[in-house]
Amino acid sequence: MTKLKAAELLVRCLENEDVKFAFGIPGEENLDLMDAIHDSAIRFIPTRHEGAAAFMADFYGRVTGHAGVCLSTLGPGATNLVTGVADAYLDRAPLVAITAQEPLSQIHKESHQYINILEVFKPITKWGSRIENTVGIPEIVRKAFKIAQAEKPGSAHIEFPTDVAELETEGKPLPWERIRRPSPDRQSLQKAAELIAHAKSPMILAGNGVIRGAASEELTRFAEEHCIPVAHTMMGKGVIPWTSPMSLLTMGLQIYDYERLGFNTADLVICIGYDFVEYDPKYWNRRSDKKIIHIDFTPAEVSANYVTEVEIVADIRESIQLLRDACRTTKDVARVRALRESILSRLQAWSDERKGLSKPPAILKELRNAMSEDDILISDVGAHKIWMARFFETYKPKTVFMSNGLSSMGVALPGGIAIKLAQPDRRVVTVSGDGGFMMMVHELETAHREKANTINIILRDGGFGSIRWKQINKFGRTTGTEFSNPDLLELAKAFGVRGFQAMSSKELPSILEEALELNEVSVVDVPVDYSDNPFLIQEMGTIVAPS
Ligand SMILES: Cc1ncc(C[n+]2csc(CCOP(=O)(O)OP(=O)(O)O)c2C)c(N)n1
Repeated sequence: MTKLKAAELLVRCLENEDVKFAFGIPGEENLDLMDAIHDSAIRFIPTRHEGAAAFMADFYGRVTGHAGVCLSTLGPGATNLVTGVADAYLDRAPLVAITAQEPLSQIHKESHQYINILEVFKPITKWGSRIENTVGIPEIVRKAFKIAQAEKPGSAHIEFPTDVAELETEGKPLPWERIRRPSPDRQSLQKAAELIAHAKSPMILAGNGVIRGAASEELTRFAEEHCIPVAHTMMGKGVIPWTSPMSLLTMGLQIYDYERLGFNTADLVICIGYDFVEYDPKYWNRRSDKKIIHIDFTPAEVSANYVTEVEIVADIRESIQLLRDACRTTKDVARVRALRESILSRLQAWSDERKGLSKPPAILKELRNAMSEDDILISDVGAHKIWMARFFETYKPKTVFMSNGLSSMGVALPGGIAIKLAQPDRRVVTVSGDGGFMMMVHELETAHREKANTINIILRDGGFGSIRWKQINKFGRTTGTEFSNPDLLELAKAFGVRGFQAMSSKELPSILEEALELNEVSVVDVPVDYSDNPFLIQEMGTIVAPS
C-alpha cells in the first residue's frame, strides 16, 4: 500500500463521504489539510468569517441531507464557528466541523491560542473526537458523518492536531452503505388508527422531520383523504401546499397561535416529525388534556404537556403510508373548512385593514408573485421571519428555509450562498433585516467571488425590529434597538454586486423581475414600515376557532 500523509488520508475519507464543498478559513495549524484539499475533488470555499462558514455548512446540510463541512484553525478560528455549529445542532442540520489544534505534545499545558475546543463544542454537537493517531482517521471521519446524518441530524466535530496531520500512514477510507430505517410497529399503528377513528376533532401537527424524511406528499394525501387538518411549524413550511383544503398554515409564531389554528378544539393531535425546539407543547396543550400520537424517527422528548398515547418510532414516510391504509374513517369536512376559512379571512382582513405599500404583507405578496413555486427563499431571524412565516405562501418542501431551533440572526446571506452552490439551477432569494444582514455582510464578497448568485433583500427599518416591538409591548419605550445603516446601494457597489432600491412594494415587481433574471449577486434595499409589529400578536390572538 502506498504511503500518504495523515492529512491526505483525512481528505480521502471526506471524498469517500461524497463531500463536494468545504467552507472555512485556513490557518497556520491546518496547512497540511489545506494542501491536501488542493489535490482533491473538494471545492474549498474561503469565507470572510468562520461564523459564515459554519452557517454555509449548516444550510448545505439541510438542503442536501449530506453533512456540510466547515473547517477552521485552532483557538479563535474554532470559536468563531460556534454559532453556526450550534445552529446546525438545534436546527437538526447535518454538519461536520474540522478544527485544527496544537501538536499533541502541547495540549497538556497553557500555550498560544490553545483552547480546549472539544470541550467548547461538546454541548453544541452530537459527537466529537480528537484524531490522536493515523489509524483512527477512517473510523473517526466515518463516525462523524454517520452520527451527523442520522436522525435527528446535527453537528459533529473532528479535531486534527498539526503534528498528527503531518504523519505518514497507509490507511484507506471505510466503505459505507445507506441504512434503511426501521418499519413501523404494527400494533402501534393499529392503536393510532383506533385513536383517530374515535377522535371527534383530530388535527396533525407537522414539523421539519416530515421534510427531512421526504414524506410531504404522503402527509398531504393522508390529511386530504381522511379530512384531518394540518398545522405546521416554521421549519415545516412547504410540508403541505398552502392551497390544500387541509392546510391550517404555519403555527408556532407566538403563544396565541393555538387559538387561531384550532388546537383549542382538537381532542387528538397527531404530531409528525414535530420537534419541541421549534414550539413547546405547553403552548398548544396548556392543560395537558389532548391525546397525542407521536410519529417520528426518534422517541418523543418528555414533557408534562406531551404525554403520548402511542409512539410510532420508524421511518416517517412509511409510517404515514401504513397509517393511511389502516384508517377507515373520514372526518367532518365542514369543521376543517370553517377553520381554514376563518384563518384565511383573518389574514386577508389583516392585509386589507392595515394597507400600506411598505408594510410586510404587501412586500411579501409582491415577492411571492415574483417567485415561482420552485424558487428558494431563506429567511433570516427577526420580525421579518414572523411575517414570512405567517404570510409567505409556500407550496413545496425545501423551498422556504428558516432557522427556528437556535434562531440565529445572520444565517440568510451565507445560507443562501451554500444553497446556491448546492443547487446552482435553482433561483435563491434571501430576506434579512438590516441587523442580521450587517452581521454577515462581508459574505457578499464570497458570493461574488464564488458566483453564488443570490438575491439578497434587506428589509430596512434602522433597528432591531422584533426586539424593539417586544420592548414597546412590555415597557412602552425602547432601549438599545436603534442604529444607522450605510447606504446599501453604495455598499453593494463597493462589493461589486448589483444594488436595487424599492421605495415601496409598488416598485418591487419590476425590480424583482430584473434581479431574478440577472444571473448575478444582488442586494435589494427595501425600507419597511414595521408600525404593525406591536399589534401582530394581540390581533392574531383574538381569533377564536369555530367549534
Ligand atoms: C445572533 C443573534 N443575536 C441576537 C439575537 C436576538 N434577536 C432576535 S431578533 C433580533 C433583531 C433582528 O433585527 P433585524 O435583523 O434588523 O430584523 P427585524 O427584526 O428588524 O426584521 C435580535 C437582536 C438572535 N436571535 N441572534
